[in-house]
Amino acid sequence: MSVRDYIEKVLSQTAKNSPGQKEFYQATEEVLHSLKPLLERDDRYDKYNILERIVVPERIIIFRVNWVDDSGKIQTNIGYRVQFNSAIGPYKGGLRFHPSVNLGIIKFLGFEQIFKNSLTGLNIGGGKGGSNFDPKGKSENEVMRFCQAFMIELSRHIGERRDVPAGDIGVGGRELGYMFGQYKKLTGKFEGILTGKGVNWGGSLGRKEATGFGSVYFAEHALNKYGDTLKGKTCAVSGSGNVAIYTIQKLYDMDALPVTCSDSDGTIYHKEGIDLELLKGIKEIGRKRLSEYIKLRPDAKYIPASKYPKDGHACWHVKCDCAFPSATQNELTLIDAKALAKNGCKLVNEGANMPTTPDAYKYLKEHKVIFGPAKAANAGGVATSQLEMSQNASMANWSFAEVDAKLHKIMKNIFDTSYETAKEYGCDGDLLAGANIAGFKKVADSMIDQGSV
Ligand code: NDP
Ligand code: 2IT
Repeated sequence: MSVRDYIEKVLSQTAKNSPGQKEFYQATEEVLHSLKPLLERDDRYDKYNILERIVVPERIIIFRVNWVDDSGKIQTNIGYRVQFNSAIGPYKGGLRFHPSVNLGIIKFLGFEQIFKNSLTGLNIGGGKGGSNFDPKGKSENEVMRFCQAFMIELSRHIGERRDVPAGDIGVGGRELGYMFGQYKKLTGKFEGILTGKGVNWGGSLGRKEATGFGSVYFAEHALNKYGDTLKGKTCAVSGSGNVAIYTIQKLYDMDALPVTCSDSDGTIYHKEGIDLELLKGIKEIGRKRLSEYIKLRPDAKYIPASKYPKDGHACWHVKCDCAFPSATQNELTLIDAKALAKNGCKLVNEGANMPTTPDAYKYLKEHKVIFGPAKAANAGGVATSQLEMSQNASMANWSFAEVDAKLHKIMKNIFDTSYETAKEYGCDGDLLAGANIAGFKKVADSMIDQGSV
């Protein structure tokens, strides 16, 4: 069977076995297609059925989460943990709380996480979890009761050498704190079973900033490769959560000018530069909507989501040199890619997971826009989670500067590995292919070494 036929066979099996899981199918299609040059050189992956095996999670846990709301009514949500691949280390990956969460979303995120974690060069396997619980509009006590109820079941499946969850959309320091407290209460053990913990109780300095900072480090390395730098660049950023905020902060450190941010209700366009302290005040402290921003900064523009271009996102229609999609999947579409290329955008760097649609990616590639793929560009978060695990295991506390220096080095290695692998496999400059091939190879070779487990 030709390599093309082998890939298509596995993809059609995947579509058949995962009906309706369109995000998961999108992720497998992207990864498997990009592996063609590797499979053409090495027939072991076909011989050992690696593609068939790698697209199926080792374990899927789905559970009911009952919790009591402030009115005394029992509410029910669905909880998930997908333990996707443990060939190179314990399962590692975030938890997402968002009403859109379903099994297909968690599987896509878990699948991506396998290769992302491998690319960091650290020994962490891939997993992901979450719930369709919506923290928005809930009281502190409701969020706490939900997190506690969620951990009652999750606690049976995690462990510092088994599976170590962290944050993702809708899960940050507050939620991780409630979950950690509940784990301790249930088991009587103070263990590093989560990352992104508070720095007073086992967390690592620098983890909160790591995904955004890492994304900007990756972008700088990519631009440097082409003789350019972020200095003086106008940057569009989407989202206004953990990844977006620390992307904006690091862009300022690099003397770039971030001019946009967004939430699901609308986009802020601030030509003079996003007011970072105001943004943190609204989002991190106030947990409010971004529309608050223009009340204090009337010189900025607020574009409600209802006024976005059809199928597009307002962030990508302002003039910018670099774009940092940092909100959610499929938020940068073909119409957005066309607007970015037309406005002279040089780089798209994915802070979010799979934010660029396949047709948008194809268009950007054809128009020679440098592309930092998610599993490389946003790997700084999970890499720093592993640094937190390392500190927990040795009962050490590293300084912010120490962690940041390690993160910087890891991001450079990830960039170099993606770039060099693309070159080695005849797809020069294609960082997406390079990242997928390098991430896959280490995991697949380990699966072969470990036999039919
Ligand atoms: P947060 O919950 O902190 O922020 C998410 C942001 O994205 C919010 O501004 C939110 O707006 C917006 N958003 C979420 N879903 C949607 C949607 N369906 N439509 C429009 N806007 C949306 O999450 P993070 O910043 O942690 O995560 C952002 C992205 O980065 C995700 O793709 C995540 O998987 C990825 N990522 C996160 C890492 C981490 O360490 N946290 C590591 C690597 C990747 P609103 O408040 O209105 O919902
Ligand atoms: O998508 C991701 O890499 C994350 N949400 C972070 C995972 C982690 O374990 O730190």
